[in-house]
Amino acid sequence: MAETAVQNKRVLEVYESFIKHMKAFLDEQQLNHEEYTNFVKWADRLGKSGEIPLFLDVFIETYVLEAKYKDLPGTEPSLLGPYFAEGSPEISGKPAVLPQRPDEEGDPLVFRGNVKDVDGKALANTKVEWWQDDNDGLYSNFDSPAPPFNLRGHFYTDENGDFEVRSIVPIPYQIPTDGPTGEFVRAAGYHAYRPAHIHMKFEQPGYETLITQVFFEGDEWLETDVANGVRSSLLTKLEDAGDHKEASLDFVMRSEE
Ligand code: MBD
Ligand code: FE
Repeated sequence: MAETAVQNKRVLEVYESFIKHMKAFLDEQQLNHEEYTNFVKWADRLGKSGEIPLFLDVFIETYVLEAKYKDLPGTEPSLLGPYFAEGSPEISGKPAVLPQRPDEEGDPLVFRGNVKDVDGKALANTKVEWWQDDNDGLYSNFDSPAPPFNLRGHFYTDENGDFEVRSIVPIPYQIPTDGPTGEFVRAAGYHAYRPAHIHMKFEQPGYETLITQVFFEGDEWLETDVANGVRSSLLTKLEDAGDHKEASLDFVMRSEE
């Protein structure tokens, strides 16, 4: 290649490392040219279907997170996933009641959490973003009949770092199977389920933004999550409380290096 000035060293470094490892992988797999061409056609279908974020977040994102954050103190990050939506409503009041339809199906949930730093200091006024699926396994804002920002919102921890939310219990999520991602899932013989989970994102000046998920003990898909996003430290127990369920979990944020 003709030499011109490097505009972005990181792009070059990551690309060259990728090729180095790709060569080792190709030596091992010895793809024939038809397999390569089939891959190109499948990747083209993936792009045209709009499923690139879905596929990458299900099959790659967890390894990105593990490589960087596995052995650090504080709450383990989990997948951002393809269904975060910018611009959720701010919810005031304790408990924070998430936007719901008048006839929202599902078990009512009261969730209590607390946010601290790694030294045990309560983090008041931490911004908490919450998003989840509904009782049909759909995320609002993404191919769902629900109003925009249904079961989505953000709120702030109190002076003790505590927050309390009223929502519904999420259900296991089945990734779409009618497109190229589904082709891959069937070819590999995987199932298409993620265990029920709540997405949360914590932001506090001076701290690393924490993007994670909460899972529930006893969920049948915990061990075989198609997106491999479960971490044992992110499990909570759903307790029966008469007409609703209750759960809680504490979160620990790392200060910025
Ligand atoms: C999801 O709901 C999700 O959280 C991820 C990581 C991938 C696909 C769907
Ligand atoms: Fe999700």
